[in-house]
Amino acid sequence: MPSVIEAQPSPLFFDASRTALVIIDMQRDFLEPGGFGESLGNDVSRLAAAVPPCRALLDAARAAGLLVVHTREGHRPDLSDAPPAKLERGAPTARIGEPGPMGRILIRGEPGHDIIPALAPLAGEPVVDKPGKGAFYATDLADILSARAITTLLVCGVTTEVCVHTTVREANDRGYRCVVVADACASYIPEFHEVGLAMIKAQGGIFGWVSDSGRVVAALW
Ligand code: C5J
Repeated sequence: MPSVIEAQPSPLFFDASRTALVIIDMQRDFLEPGGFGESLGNDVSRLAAAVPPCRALLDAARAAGLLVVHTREGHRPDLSDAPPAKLERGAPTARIGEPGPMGRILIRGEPGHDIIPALAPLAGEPVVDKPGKGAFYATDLADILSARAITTLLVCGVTTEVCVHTTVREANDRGYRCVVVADACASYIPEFHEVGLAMIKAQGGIFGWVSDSGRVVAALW
């Protein structure tokens, strides 16, 4: 039985049994001081506003029986999956793999790599570890979604214009209908958040749809 999400540029009809919530990179390394995000010179407090809407989506998705997928950006401890172009870029205060207050920056298994406690995965919810910005590159996300015949993705997390955008662009090319949940996404650069959302829904929804947590939660109940 299809339901409808009020969204822009148009309402989206969806089948909850073929819909997944994908929460992108809500990790301590991006949201807390001392991690990757701060090492790049960002004010990490700018991401905090997305946490309660993500939590509301998570609660509603779990209650509705949706597949919930969490992603984490990070690298193997030996950095074999981190290209030099990524490791050497810019002038951070600490580079990927260097020690910080939450362990080695952006490394799997370190405290900073964990998803924040407010959004901790439940047993049975897939956690996709990705070395890149997009959640499909070098991961088994496509297999996880295809095993459940998923056609629609509700996407939230950080940051809007980087990992959320890269994932949504590729998901769109792979044929998924993507709804980006605006208030459950955030960026260190507020204008990039706004423009990133505008780019998704422009031109008749060139990459997908944009809604908000209140409307998505209402559609799931
Ligand atoms: C970034 C991400 N911004 N998760 N990663 O480097 O958006």
